[in-house]
Amino acid sequence: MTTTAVSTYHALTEAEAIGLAAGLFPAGAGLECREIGDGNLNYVYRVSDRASGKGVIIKQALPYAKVVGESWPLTLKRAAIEAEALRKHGEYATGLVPEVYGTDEKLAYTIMEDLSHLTIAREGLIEGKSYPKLSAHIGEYLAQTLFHTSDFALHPFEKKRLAAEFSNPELCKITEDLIFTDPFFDYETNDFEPELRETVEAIWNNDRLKLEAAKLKRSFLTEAEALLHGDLHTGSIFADDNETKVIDPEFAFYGPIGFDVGLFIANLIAQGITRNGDGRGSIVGHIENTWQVFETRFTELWKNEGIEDFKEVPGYRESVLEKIFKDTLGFAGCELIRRTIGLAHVKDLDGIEDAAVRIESKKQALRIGETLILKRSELTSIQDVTALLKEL
Ligand code: SR1
Ligand code: MG
Repeated sequence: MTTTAVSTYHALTEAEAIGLAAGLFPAGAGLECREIGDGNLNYVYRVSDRASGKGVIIKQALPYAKVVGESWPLTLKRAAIEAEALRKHGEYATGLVPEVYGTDEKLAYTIMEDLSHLTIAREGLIEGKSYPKLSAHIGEYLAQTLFHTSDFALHPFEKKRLAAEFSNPELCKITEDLIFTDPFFDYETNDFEPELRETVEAIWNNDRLKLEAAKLKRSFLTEAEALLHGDLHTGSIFADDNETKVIDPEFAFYGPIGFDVGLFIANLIAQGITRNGDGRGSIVGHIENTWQVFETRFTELWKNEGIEDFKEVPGYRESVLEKIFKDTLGFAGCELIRRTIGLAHVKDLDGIEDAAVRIESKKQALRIGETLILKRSELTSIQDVTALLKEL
């Protein structure tokens, strides 16, 4: 269902949200609506049937970033990008993204499957949940979505049509600034505790690190390898012990494959830092399994569905995967640094109540971030990466 816009943009009222969703429920159902969004950018309404408890989600983009306010205008086009990315990724990552029931470009909303039987993975992980299938599902999601939207699977005309359709300059600019630029300079958007100042100034003065960050930023700016989710942190994933659903691809665009893989792994590392013993071991397992499942499935897809003439040239697939791995580590490093000292933090680290432990954990995140960026060519296996977490 694609609904027709009846007016120009305005924030939906709860009554309007109920009206938009009504057709998806039995006639005469007693519907209620609640705003449940806790993200940085949008409103999220849950419309549900009081009798059955069944619901649908209506997500509406605001013309500005909710986290900052009206002084930060933001394109409404991101709602359409998100809906189309969910549809495109859903073609390949079966069962791993919510179903889209309808969209409206003018009012910038998407009506989609209700996932409130699941929890946001970041929240569950902070509570100590282990989500046994999380990494197998995300490794699969990454391989399916990234392989199938790349030149390894698509005719070049279709790939370039998609790359143009998913041009997303304003949301990319947020990433370019908040992940790749601002944390490496003394910029106003940064946000960190005074106890971290010395460590942060060392980052700002580290030209070797800044050179590598600049190379990673350039790769993000220029390498249109596949249709990325674009913001694949653990807050963009709903999960329980059996199910995993990736939400929120409003940052979707054609970029380097390692960006999605790296963001997910970085957010697991941030969570791993907060745990000890078996708890950390479970995160180590997820990091290793994410890469292993991604690499195995990507290889299978390459062999069985790849259309590249050079695909059987000895060493080519291996060199592509090596490049993705190296990018993954570099992007993970940038994500760890920005989630610690940039504008948008993660609750895993910010939520540590003991101030001394929190500061030490953040220093560890910064150290691992720097190592991943600087040593991304020397760390050649995923176990080299998890060793950084194990040896804390
Ligand atoms: C102003 S937006 C800040 C962050 O929230 C989003 O989820 C992205 O991660 C972005 O960098
Ligand atoms: Mg988001």
